[in-house]
Amino acid sequence: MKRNNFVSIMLNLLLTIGLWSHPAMALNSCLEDAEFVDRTGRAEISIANDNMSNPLLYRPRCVTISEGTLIRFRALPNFGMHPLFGGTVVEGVATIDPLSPIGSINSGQEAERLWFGNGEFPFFCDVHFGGGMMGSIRVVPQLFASGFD
Ligand SMILES: [Cu+2]
Repeated sequence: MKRNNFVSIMLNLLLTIGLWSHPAMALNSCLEDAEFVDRTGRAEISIANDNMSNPLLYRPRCVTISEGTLIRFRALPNFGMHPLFGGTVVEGVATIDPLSPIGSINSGQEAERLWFGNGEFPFFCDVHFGGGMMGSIRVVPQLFASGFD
């Protein structure tokens, strides 16, 4: 009984100070780990709303990449119609993250981003985030297959 209480208190303490988070937690409704498409180890990837049957869907919407991967954002017909920002959407409220390396893209059809640093980097369309036009990029450390680092 006392031991169970101790374990319970310790787990709550870890949760409170944030050392033990749920592994499936992610941003911009990328709730499932399985939803993150694995694109690690690639030199570059493309994220675009190029699904003709759903123009509000980014593909891939939730993606895992390696550090140093070039990200090419594409918007159809253009970013004027779908201005993209780095930031979160929580309960229908979009918040721009001024520190996001994604920044803002509001003209043209294509924009590239490349940064170093791990973590999760959510993004959204400022016009259609309410319709689900949002996603998230997980960046994991680059692993060098050749054995040097
Ligand atoms: Cu949009």
